[in-house]
Amino acid sequence: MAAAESLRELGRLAETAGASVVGQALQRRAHPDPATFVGSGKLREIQAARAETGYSVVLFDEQLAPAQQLRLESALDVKVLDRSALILDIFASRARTREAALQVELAQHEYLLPRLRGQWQHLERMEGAIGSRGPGETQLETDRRLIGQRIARLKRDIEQVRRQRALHRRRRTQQGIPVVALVGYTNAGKSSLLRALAGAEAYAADELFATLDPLTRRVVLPGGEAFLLTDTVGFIQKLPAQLISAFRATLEELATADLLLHVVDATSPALAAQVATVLATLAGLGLAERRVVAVLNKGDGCVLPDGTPVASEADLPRVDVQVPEAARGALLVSALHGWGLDALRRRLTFELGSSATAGAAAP
Ligand SMILES: Nc1nc2c(ncn2[C@@H]2O[C@H](COP(=O)(O)OP(=O)(O)OP(=O)(O)O)[C@@H](O)[C@H]2O)c(=O)[nH]1
Ligand SMILES: [Mg+2]
Repeated sequence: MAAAESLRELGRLAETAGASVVGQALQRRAHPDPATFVGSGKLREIQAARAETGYSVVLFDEQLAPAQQLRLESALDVKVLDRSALILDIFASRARTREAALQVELAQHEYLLPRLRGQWQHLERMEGAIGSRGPGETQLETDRRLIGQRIARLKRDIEQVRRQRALHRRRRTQQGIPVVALVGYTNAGKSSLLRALAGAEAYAADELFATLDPLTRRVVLPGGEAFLLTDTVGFIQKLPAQLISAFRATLEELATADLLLHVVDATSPALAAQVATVLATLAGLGLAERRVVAVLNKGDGCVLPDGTPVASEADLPRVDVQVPEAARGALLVSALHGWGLDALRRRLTFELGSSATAGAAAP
């Protein structure tokens, strides 16, 4: 994803977190400055912009080292956050169920632990400079131990959630109902599609990470066959590693699904990069070999080759969306208007038909 596009996405994340964006800056450098990430000239520019815009937080689109964050905060005299911290903050405000809350808290602690060390090291260095050994080290040990205990506790609780989920899955398998899991970039329309297909009250919103909890609904196909459709947390580029590992219990649903339905926002200017991010995230979760069917959503927002906007379902086949190899042959739908869903249902019937056969052959 181009830097400007990534910065635009950071702006949307900031808005989702309740901030409003008053300015932005982009710098091209061979390497980030080890001390302040941006160079000193750019830093002065950011400082100067405060008089004009009155900003109270500065967000960086890349991960900052703990020491960089501290130096930036003292140079700018405002709170400085990086993309990971912002995403963690959004997740924390979105967590609605106990499962999501446990996983977010684990991710937060795992993100904070090394930073805590960085903050204390910073203090220790200052104390070292005046030749004394302050209370820093013992305080650090105490904090670390407490956080370590909390992390262990959270992991135990999450393990219990995982076992519970595994039990549910086993019951489903015994019933022989195939499972389709929705995956996709955040805001692609996964929850909207779940709602359109199942008539479920999934929470859909024009926010990033509207969904954190997997919601499962039964969908009945035209031939009478049923399958379970599971909504899940969306992916995003530069997702903090701690979040992915903390959300294993939720994401395990993907590993046992018969089919992954990859929802792609056909109107996104960053479509190719978003598809690549989703595939890379799936690979990172060890799911590269899973069967994936792509579907292009938001067909109502597309334009026809002659430049006129799509006006009805009948226009959909004439839209030519430029998609990467992985999304070739994907159906174009509109979850919002319910367009193209009959074709999608037929496609799912076909895909699940072959998975049922494969499933029967498995031990
Ligand atoms: N125009 C248009 N908008 C859509 C369509 N489907 C979803 N949207 C909008 O896109 C936004 C995101 O939809 P969601 O269904 O919440 O997307 P999601 O993939 O579940 O997002 P997260 O849970 O945040 O990862 C909402 O504002 C929806 O109304 C569609 O077919 N057409
Ligand atoms: Mg959602």
